[in-house]
Amino acid sequence: KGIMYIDGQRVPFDGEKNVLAVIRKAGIDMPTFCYYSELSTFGACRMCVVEDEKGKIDTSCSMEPRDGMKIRTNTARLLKHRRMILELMLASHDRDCTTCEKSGKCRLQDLALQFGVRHVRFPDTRPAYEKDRSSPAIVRDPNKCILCGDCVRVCDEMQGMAILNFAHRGSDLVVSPAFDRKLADTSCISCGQCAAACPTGAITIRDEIGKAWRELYDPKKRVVFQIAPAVRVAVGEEFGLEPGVNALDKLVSALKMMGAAEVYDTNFGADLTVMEEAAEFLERLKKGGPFPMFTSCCPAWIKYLEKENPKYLKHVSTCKSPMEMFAAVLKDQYKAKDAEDGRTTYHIAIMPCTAKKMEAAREEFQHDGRPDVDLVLTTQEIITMIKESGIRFTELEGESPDLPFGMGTGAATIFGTTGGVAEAVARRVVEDKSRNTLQAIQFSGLRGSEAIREVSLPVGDRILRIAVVHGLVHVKKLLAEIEAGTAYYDLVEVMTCKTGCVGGAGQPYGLLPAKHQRAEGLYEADRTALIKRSERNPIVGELLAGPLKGRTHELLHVHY
Ligand code: HC0
Ligand code: SF4
Repeated sequence: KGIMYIDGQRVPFDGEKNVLAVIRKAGIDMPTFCYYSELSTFGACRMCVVEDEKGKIDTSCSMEPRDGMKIRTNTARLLKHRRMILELMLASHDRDCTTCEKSGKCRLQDLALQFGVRHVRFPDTRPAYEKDRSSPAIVRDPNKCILCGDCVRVCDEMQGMAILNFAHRGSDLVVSPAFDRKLADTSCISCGQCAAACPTGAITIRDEIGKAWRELYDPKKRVVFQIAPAVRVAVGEEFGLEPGVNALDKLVSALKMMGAAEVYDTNFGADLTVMEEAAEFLERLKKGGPFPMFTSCCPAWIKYLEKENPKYLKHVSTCKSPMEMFAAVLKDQYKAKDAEDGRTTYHIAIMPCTAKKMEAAREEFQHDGRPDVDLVLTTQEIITMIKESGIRFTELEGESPDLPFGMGTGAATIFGTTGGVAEAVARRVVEDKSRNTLQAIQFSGLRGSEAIREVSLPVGDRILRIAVVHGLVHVKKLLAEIEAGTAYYDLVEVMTCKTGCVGGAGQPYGLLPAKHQRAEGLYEADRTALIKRSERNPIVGELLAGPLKGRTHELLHVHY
């Protein structure tokens, strides 16, 4: 706690972890590549340098604020220093900027513009690297890497995976998986958080926009969409809407303008999941296990278990994810329609997640040689397509998703944030169906941002122990406790990404406050939903009692 003087301005500080944070609080945009407030401080890019009274230059991210400290953030020397760094970075950087995936969103491009770098005086001495396109979710292009290490720290500190690291030395220094392996040959779980953190085009989401347009323009195809819960509260951000604003209806209109035949809601699939998962859980209570039952909807979590911890696979719910349940039902129901009019239904899922691309490609979800979900587009990809179409998103008149599969409940909407799946299942299994119970569940502790949350809920004559965990590094901690016998749970909701799907790597770039606003947007959608419990979704009820009767195992469940 104390007072600092930044460019002559008196700035009080209280608990900020470094001078950089105080500078930003003072309303100054301090440039950085390698500082990521949610991770450890690295101090490698040296863009955030400041000058003290004695003319000493140092990085503000690694400086602790001290009372009476006087610093300058914008001197002639600092400007020269920053320009030099940028020039050196650009010298060893593939400068195909106009055609780069990240063009317009690249921090190197932005800062080069901001600091007036107009030419590069140094020759490029770096070796040329091959792109790694082996992952179903992300593409790695080391030629565009500026060695800030953000991806390395995200993968290690947030996800506990440590797939990426610095390798070789000197001018050969590069970020890559161990032994220069391709991503597909590592334990990478396709979570994409490295791509979300990358300031340049060195790691990007696998772009499948071209495929989507081809299908939309094909008269023999009927393109049918589903939209995931978390997408609606983030898609507006790149059009100037605040994070958390529910733009589902505008997105439906935009997709119709782009050629969609039908636009449905993944929430419908989530309601189906709640029904199946709750039934499975009650069955396990009767049979006595295996406990804990882990939720199964996060594909990166499943991939982690398969690659590194297979002994827990038998604990995972046999429910397919809502996306895959939806797709299985859709393809089944549309068979007759396809036969009738000779068109083929092509199913696109819009997801906040890069791992969903990997999930859609899994062989468990292929039937008659075709995937149930033909294509997964991330929120970012659909934003790009809307921009390509020239649609003025914010001016659109919204329209509701189509029926029947456009109907979802409040319980389904909250799937998109950490704690939501557990809360939705709790609403189903707790016998008391009064309004008070809904509130008791809401305030039980399932909601929130702590990495691991534990809740006890009474069901019949039993007290259920439920845990919610997000961020794979914390999942690993929880598993270690379960293994050591120091923690016991009946049900555990797992989401690989911090804050759950609202913080998925396919979403527009955003830091924690934006992710929390998105979660609030989903809770708001639940508050205003007319139906709050999955068992009251009339379409789900009809399907389970009718066409799906006796076929739920075939269509809605999977064994990994
Ligand atoms: Fe999610 Fe899902 S909630 S994983 O986070 O369960 O991606 O939004 O679509 O499938 O519904 C992502 C989000 C989904 C699925 C749902 C679940
Ligand atoms: Fe690590 Fe996830 Fe990136 Fe794979 S996708 S390298 S697991 S951060």
